[in-house]
Amino acid sequence: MISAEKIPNNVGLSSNKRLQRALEHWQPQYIQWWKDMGPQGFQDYHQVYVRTAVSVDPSGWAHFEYVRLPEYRWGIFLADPVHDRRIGFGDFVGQPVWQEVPGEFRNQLRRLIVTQGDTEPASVEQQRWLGQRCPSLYDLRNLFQVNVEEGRHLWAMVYLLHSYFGRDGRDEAEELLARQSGNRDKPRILDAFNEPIENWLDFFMFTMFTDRDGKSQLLSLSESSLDPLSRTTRFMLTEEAHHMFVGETGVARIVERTCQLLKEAGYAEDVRKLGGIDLPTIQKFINLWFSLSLDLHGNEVSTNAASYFGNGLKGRAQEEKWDDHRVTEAFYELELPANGALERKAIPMRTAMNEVLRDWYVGDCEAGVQRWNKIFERHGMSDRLRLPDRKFNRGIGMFSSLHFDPFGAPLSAAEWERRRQEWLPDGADREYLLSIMARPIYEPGKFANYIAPPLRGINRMPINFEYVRTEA
Ligand code: BYC
Repeated sequence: MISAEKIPNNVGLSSNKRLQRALEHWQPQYIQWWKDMGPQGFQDYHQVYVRTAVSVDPSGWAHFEYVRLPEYRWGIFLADPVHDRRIGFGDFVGQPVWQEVPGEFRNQLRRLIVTQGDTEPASVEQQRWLGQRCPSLYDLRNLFQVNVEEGRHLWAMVYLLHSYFGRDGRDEAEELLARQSGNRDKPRILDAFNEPIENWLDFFMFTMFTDRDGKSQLLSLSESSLDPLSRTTRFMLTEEAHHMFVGETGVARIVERTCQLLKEAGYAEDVRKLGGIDLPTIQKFINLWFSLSLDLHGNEVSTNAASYFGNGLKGRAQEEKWDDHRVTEAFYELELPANGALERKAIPMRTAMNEVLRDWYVGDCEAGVQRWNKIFERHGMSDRLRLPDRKFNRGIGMFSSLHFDPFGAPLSAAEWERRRQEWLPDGADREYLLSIMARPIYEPGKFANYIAPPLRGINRMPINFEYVRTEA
């Protein structure tokens, strides 16, 4: 059942009996999970024009074909090895990288891989109803492309667990299919992956902001001294880029359409009366998904993060851009709550590694928001979207027990309760969005009224190409 034809790979699967045996056991459970928890209503006859990775060179991972989703060929790929690669940071800097897991770091590495792996099926579960509300076939196809690749990212982590962590790894691989997003008894590990994604504004914000956390975490894991982890995550980053493209352009197309509707109505009408998505609602969803994704970077001060760095397991994004790779003397200044106020304090940089990565992340998000704001400029409008302050709506870290408005001003608990729906989506916003998404659009080339068409199609196909064949 397990063959290189079915499971494209560059890890020598056909000659690795141990991995074959492990996958023979796991793969049917995965397919069952995909059918139960993957895209609902699109498992039988729909044919989707997807990209399948068949090798790691640029032509190989851009192979397009129509497939039925459960027949997608989930593969296992490592980016090409780097000759004589050396450890790039931490206490062992300069030594050769590891091809096996050192016993003393086994638990920490397993925890990092399991945490990463857990997010991948979680996102598929979160998005499983969206196909029923899609704004076009183009968007439907992009949703499924994202979904199958998150499935492949799960495979990537399961490959590492099966290959390097023995029996524990096999157990963890099964647990990855047993936890469920939003399940009260067996939830996913990280909070943002238990939030519902029930409408397409959620989806585009998730792929913009949460997949971008994927990018920052994968960048930091791709620096790892464990070479198979580094090579796996390096290849995953190529796919992650498409997910962020889907999110960024999805929001951009909504903003574009909102500007058009505002213009047509002489800027006087409430955009909702015209079936569009008003800018305050878009801003609220930015506030929500940005703050949830900030939480995914962990605590500001973290001895775990210091230890991951010191041991060479998880570095900084683009570690080569830093001068000091040991970071034993350096300090990092951050804002800390103290005696009812905020004060700046310098802490050893190793313990601030989550915050260092969060800085990189915020900068990357900020650039994306600026690109959205260009749309208003083009329309000659003075409106602007913005990222909320980092302290706003935090559920993890030092600010999680305090309250701040999106500009960073402190609020009492009572004020926060009274005003939070000014800044975060409420029931009425969600109801409105579901109302304009109630009817899915399955006609090639047609788009829902609240979103502009994309500038171009996928793989040089026209915009009105039948990206998903919906006939039985
Ligand atoms: N929710 O000292 P800390 C992606 C817990 S996204 C709930 O900061 P830690 C993707 C933590 O478990 C990228 N709990 O160190 C995107 C710990 O609890 P215990 C995913 C949280 O844990 C879209 C305690 O707080 N990749 O790829 O090492 C679609 C102290 O934590 C949260 C990774 O996450 C939270 N948000 O730091 C699909 C990379 N945050 O055990 C995919 C691997 C913290 O003390 N993971 N806690 O009870 C890591 O690098 C780290 O585990 C974290 C957290 C940065 C996440």
